[in-house]
Amino acid sequence: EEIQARTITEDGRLFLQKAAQDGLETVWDRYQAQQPQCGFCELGLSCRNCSMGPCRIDPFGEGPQRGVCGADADIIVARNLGRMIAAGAASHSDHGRDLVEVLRKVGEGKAPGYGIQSEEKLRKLASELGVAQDGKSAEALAVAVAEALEEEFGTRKKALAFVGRVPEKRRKVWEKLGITPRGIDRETSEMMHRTHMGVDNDWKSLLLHGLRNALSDGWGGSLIATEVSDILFGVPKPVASEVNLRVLKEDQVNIVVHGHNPIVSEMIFQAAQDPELLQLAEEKGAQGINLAGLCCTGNELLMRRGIPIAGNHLMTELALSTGLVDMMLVDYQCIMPALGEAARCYHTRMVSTSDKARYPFMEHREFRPENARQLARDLVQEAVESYTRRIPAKVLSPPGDAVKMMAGFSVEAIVSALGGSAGPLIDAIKSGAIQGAVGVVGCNNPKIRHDYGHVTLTTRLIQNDVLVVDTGCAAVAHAKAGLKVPEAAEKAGPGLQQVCRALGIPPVLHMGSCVDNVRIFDLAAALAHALGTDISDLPLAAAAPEWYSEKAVSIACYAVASGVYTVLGTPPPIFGSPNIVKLLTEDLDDLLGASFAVEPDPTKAADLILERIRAKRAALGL
Ligand code: BF8
Ligand code: SF4
Repeated sequence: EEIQARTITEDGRLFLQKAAQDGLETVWDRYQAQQPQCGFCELGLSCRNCSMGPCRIDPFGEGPQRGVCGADADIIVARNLGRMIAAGAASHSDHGRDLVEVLRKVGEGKAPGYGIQSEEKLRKLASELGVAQDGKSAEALAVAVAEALEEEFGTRKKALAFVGRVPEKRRKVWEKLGITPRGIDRETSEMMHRTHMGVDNDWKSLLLHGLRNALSDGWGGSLIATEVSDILFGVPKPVASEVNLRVLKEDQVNIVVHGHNPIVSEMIFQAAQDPELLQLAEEKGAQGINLAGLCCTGNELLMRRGIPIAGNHLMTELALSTGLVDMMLVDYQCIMPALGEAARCYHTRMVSTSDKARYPFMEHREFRPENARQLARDLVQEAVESYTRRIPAKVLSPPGDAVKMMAGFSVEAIVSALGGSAGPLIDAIKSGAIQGAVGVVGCNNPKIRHDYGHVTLTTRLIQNDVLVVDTGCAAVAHAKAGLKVPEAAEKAGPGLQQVCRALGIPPVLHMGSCVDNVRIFDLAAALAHALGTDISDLPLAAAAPEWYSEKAVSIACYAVASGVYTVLGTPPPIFGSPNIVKLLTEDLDDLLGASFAVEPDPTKAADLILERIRAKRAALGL
């Protein structure tokens, strides 16, 4: 029963048993060992921002109500939340910066193997950024665009360039509140400053800056990550693939890429197709080289190359327990520091690739734009050698077939599926065939039964004719549950079913990795433009039923600040401040036309969302 309670997935259950048999400790075991977790921290009431502390506030009002410096519950909760946003925004944005570096190097001819796959998008970005194109070659333009993007990170701007994509009404809302994002790094840096002891001690002002910091991610760092990835690796188009641990093949060399940034995984993808290396694999007795993904770098490869996905966040250790992974390459974010040691149970070669992300028991092989092509070849060759060292007694091949899925729904792909404009989608929303659209996104968290939150919520939404778009680990959960094939239309309500059948699309559209949440907001902004209204007027919502990461906090905040009602499954550490809970879950509605809700039960979360969608439709006279 314990295993049943941990995950709804079949492959998850099977390999939880296998892991136990192999003596492999998993994230669930460590979660259990941490019980009970600190109640002060859960409520956001502990502070260690300075060395007069650490301090904690008694939520029952009996013990201390102020830290040593005098900070009360509101200030402490707001500061802690602010720092979570800053960390999340920094992670996405630094990932974006790494792509800008590659773009520049491509332009300078210093990144062999990389190239410009979408000159169209490069030119579009150039005009958006005000970069002169006058007869510039794609390479010269890449350098100029990279320079302009570097400026987005800095302190010289009054507003980020991509704020221009936001409907005017929304821009006015931001101006009025003073939350228009200026520089990407600036907002994060300013958040760290404001939350230092003795700086911003007005919890409302701290939270407003939190929204600005999150907007610098959503309309800045993440957006840059997505757009530059599209320029370098191509704009995703609908593609068929497969998902779950069964994508690992007993008779092939299995290379798994895990992390977020496509810079490394795209090079590995190229090397895995090298005829010489394929021949080497054959000589070693393998039927081929099988590349599979985990988490968001997996989503990046899936979206553009149709590479299959082995699993989402909570499956990363279990993927190792198949004994079939010959090499796992990681870049950064969401890579549990336990993975290196877990792999020692098997023959798996664990390789870290980024200067800024090191892990115990992993070999570090640093990727740079200059050496990436060669290093990727070397590593694929080493993976082939690793294949010959599999430990048969440790191998368990997952029985059955992987689940089929479709991905690749960039905004461009959706618009083209609709016949060239967003018009038919707007018509379907107006007629009520589609009641609204919801982004179901985010992580897994051992506090929530693995994939249960995502699948339950999403199933209920599509049954009620709500189109779901997804990213990240939520997207992988939905795919495993079979919701991402056109035939899944039968699980949708009659209206949505009809639309999906007419277009040949699933009722749940995969829009990419977590930085690709910006695609969802691009689409929302386009719909608002088309209707001459604000994003907050549309029948849209977002949900993160199983979120765990600081990045998810930043995403949720830019979602709400952009005008999208957002329901969180896992409670954020804010409940120590009733003032802040009220502001975030009620008062923001007046300020932004959107607010947060916290609802761990995914069925109830779906009902909250449906209610909100009905209200928005009614206000639009639909
Ligand atoms: O950026 S959904 S667990 S893998 S944080 Fe991480 Fe969460 Fe997965 Fe991707 Ni996003
Ligand atoms: Fe305590 Fe204030 Fe220092 Fe926080 S900043 S640790 S509340 S003294």
